[in-house]
Amino acid sequence: MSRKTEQSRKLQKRAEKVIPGGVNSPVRAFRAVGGEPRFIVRGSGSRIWDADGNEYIDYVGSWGPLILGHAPPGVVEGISAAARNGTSFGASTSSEADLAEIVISAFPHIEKIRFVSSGTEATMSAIRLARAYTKRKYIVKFEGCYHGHADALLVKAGSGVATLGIPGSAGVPQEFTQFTLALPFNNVDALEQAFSKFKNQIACVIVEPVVGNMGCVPPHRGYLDALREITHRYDTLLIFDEVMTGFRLTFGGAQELYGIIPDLTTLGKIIGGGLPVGGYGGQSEIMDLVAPLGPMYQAGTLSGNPLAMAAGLATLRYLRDHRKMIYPRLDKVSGELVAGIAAAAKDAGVPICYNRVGSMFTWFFTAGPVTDWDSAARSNTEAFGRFFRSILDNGIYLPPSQFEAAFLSAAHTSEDIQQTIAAAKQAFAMSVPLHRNKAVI
Ligand code: KE4
Repeated sequence: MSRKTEQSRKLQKRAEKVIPGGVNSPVRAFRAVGGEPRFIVRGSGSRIWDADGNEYIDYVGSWGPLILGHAPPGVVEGISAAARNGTSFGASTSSEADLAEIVISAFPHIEKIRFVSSGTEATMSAIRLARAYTKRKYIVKFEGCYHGHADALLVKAGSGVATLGIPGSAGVPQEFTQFTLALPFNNVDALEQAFSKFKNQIACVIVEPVVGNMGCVPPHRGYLDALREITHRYDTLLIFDEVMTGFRLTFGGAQELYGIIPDLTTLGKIIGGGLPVGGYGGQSEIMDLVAPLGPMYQAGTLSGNPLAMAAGLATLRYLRDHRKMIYPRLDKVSGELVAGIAAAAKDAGVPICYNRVGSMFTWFFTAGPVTDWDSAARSNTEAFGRFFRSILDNGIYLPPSQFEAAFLSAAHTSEDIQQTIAAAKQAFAMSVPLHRNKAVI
């Protein structure tokens, strides 16, 4: 039974008059899945409510930051207390070093970190820093990985493995991507080929150590080790973009989970606890190039904003103090959820596969396996859209794109999981017309 959406529809029409697409980030417009974008009015724990009063179990969690769920009391109180003392000063506050110290306690390779206001700023700055440190121009990224919307990173893969990136967005001149190589993820040969061609001209390799932005795609066994060995061999900096995985997979992110130490780490999402924070960090030898100490310039009016620092501090302190319970439970409950939905798909005759690392996961509407962009792109996005709209009507809010990771929070309960699996069974039944005993999705 379709849910009432007239308030959301009205708000969307109004917003479209004054904001492109009615949204401040494209994925929120539901273009990839169809249907009516929901305007959210409130969140609490694992739940959100829209403008028509519909309640949903939320697996977007603001795209990763809300590992503790919506409006955790400690975070809300931290923000409120900070706000009572003023919202921003354009001068330093002790909360910035407080947050830096707890981040560094989780990421021991980081000796210094600079806070910014988004993941995009973090990765853009880390790449500038890598170029400043190595005095090299070329950078390597991977197809299907997203590191924010800085020009040099908005590239489509070149035709051959070691051909340079083609602008992936209007408004990005070819000159801005001419030094960007986009290679296939999980493919060591492609990396070796690129390095044998460009040798000591490559400043950095930036990678999502567990990819979230083509849907969840883990590294093959040994892949991150190979990345580390090859970049060492060519004196190229390895940047782990842990904006999504930092404090998500474990307290120390993917580098703790896989035991690989990058040269620079970018962070965001969880370190802001739902407020705008990004960061980039590494050894002092590299970080001391950053202004005002060194010649690499980067700045920001609201960098280190006291409210955002307070939200991040409350979140990270809670994770630090409860890590032994939180992460194993997130892993266990996420496993139950993902397996339950996969079983529902199997019973409905729907060919899906899934990838999961800890509490980030994606069900792909393809038989799979999904190990890189090419295999992810074989997903049946129409079928995903039908499933998305159907399960949304059943009160489950998944990321509105086949190529995004979903997230579980510490606030999700076993009852939420059971309700979600039941909703998925209904969604498969409703959105999967069966023909000739085979689901046509
Ligand atoms: P922001 O500029 O959106 O804070 O961060 C960019 C970024 C950098 N690195 C990684 C690994 C990221 O996942 C992101 C942003 N993630 C997307 C979701 N896949 C943000 C959602 C959106 O664009 O609305």
